Amino acid sequence: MRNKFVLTFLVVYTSLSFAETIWTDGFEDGNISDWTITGTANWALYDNEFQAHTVDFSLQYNYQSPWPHDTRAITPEFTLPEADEFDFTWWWSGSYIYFVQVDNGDAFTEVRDVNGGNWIVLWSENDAGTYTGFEWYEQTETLDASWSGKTVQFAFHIIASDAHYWYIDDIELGYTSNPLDHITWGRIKTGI
Ligand SMILES: [Ca+2]
Ligand SMILES: [Ca+2]
Ligand SMILES: [Ca+2]
Repeated sequence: MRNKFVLTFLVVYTSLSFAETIWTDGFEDGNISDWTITGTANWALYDNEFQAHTVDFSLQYNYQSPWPHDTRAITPEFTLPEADEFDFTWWWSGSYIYFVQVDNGDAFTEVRDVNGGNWIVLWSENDAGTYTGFEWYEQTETLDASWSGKTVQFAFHIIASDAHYWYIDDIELGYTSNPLDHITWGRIKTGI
């Protein structure tokens, strides 16, 4: 009887989890005025259906001088709600030759707490291992519940001496939460 109760309870508890989207950007509004481009400023909106994951537009890291490049494309700020975890997903496509084979550049995805935090690397093209140049890949990085309530930005960061061809598209920031995680119910848990 007791086991049955626990099982029923766990099923109900788990099914209460939900996912919500905070923000998406596939660049199809043809406008990146809500983004901040810093450093050597080598990121730009790119209108080319053959270099977009979906439809026409993507974000392109370009080859413009002067070299070397150290440049970020930074998202708007988001104040994260109370949640169990946050997922940041994006699609990327890049040159394998420039970034890995001759290794003239490194591509990073980063996050920071706007109120005083340094940029933290979530992912780099080294993490991708062997990939095919100009194929589109989906990547998700997860932030834990300790980021709840913080105001954050994400960045695509490239440091390069002579590299080009890196594209970003279809970005999504979301969270998953179980509302029961955020109420006090120690007595119920103890009862089980
Ligand atoms: Ca697009
Ligand atoms: Ca836009
Ligand atoms: Ca590299």
